Amino acid sequence: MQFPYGEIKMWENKFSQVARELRASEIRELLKVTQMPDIISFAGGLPNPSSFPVEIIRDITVKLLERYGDKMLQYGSTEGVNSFRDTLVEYYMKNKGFKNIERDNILITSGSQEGLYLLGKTLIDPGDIIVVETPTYVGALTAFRTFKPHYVQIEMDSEGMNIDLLERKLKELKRDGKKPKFIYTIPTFQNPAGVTMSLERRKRLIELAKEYDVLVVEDSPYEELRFSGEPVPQLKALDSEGYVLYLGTLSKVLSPGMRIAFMIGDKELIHKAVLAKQGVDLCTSPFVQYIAEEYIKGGYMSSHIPKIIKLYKEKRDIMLNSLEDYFPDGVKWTRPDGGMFLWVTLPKHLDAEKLLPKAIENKVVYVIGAAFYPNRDHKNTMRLNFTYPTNEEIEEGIKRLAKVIKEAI
Ligand code: PMP
Ligand code: G9A
Repeated sequence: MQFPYGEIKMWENKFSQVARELRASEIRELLKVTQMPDIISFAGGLPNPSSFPVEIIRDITVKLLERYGDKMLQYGSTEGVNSFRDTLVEYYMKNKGFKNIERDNILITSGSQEGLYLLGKTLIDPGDIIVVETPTYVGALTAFRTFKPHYVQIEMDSEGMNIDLLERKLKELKRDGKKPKFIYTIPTFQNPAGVTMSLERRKRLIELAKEYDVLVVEDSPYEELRFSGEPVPQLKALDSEGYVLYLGTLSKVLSPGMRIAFMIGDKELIHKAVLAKQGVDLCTSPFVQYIAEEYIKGGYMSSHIPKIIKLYKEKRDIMLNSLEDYFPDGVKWTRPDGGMFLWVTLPKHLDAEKLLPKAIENKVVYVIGAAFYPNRDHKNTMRLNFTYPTNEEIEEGIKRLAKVIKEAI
């Protein structure tokens, strides 16, 4: 075992129990590999840099600094900048059909990743049951890990989480006198699988949440990035009683480097999350919040998103066509209507983790599917991101990957 600070473990007996159990996130670690020269990366969920509205941000920033420099450069309240929270209330009620929300239903966070951590801190005691669709977002598993939940996994198919299975599990848990703390789902253009939950399942999920009195955490970073198919309402739009806690972020429609996101949910839960946030980072950067507010209020977001969609739709199509052209028989993949990822299933006997060093030798990299399962099974799967590489790299990278898979078969 290599330790970054040498072989001698001077700190081992000084670390807390929590620190001892920390594990590197697959995606964060792979970012180092993806920075090597000539590597084609299908790994990290990175937006394409050409999607960043640099000039819009520059113009907004100059204008706002003149107007609000005193507030933008000062500490802000933990809840977030009030005018930004009001802008979000209006945007989500008008454009997304969210019901019964006000300023105090919203907490601004430094990325949805912080939102996930705050939820863990607010809701999970060791051993508490969390229901997750699988595969699920690896960053959520990283965020919840500190709080030691017990996972109940619900498999997905092409229509998202299998709600019949969920109902059966909820019934079983109830019979055993157990109640999950929440159900975590990414219903739209799921990370990592690329699938979208059907409207019928969304409605049933809300009914089950009410019937079993369980919170649903809807994590939705990709909903604006639809390339094909019919839009479906967010779970939060189908909920008027506070059973859904919604996590939204501007990472995929503005910039992940700005670290700006928000939680929308029941006021009591939001208030507790505010208290949890006070000890984490005091407040999300007011500087960035003012810019984000103007990006939405000034209509820049609505005019910029179609450009991102055009860019990514082309990339998705090139990846799907290249998979068709180069991947061998026996390999399957999902066909996302939006978002940033698709999910590949190799023949049962192949292990994507064992293939990874071969892939890196061939200068292509992906995330192993097992990273998206709490128990790290489903070893014959992998996630491919299609938004970061150039169009040429997508075809070349799929060719390289196809070669690695064919050799292994
Ligand atoms: N949730 C999901 C499902 C994600 O895919 C991501 C980013 N890849 C996040 C949360 C975190 O996003 P951010 O912290 O940038 O808002
Ligand atoms: O860089 C990150 O960790 C965010 C990306 C998440 C992902 O690849 O799913």
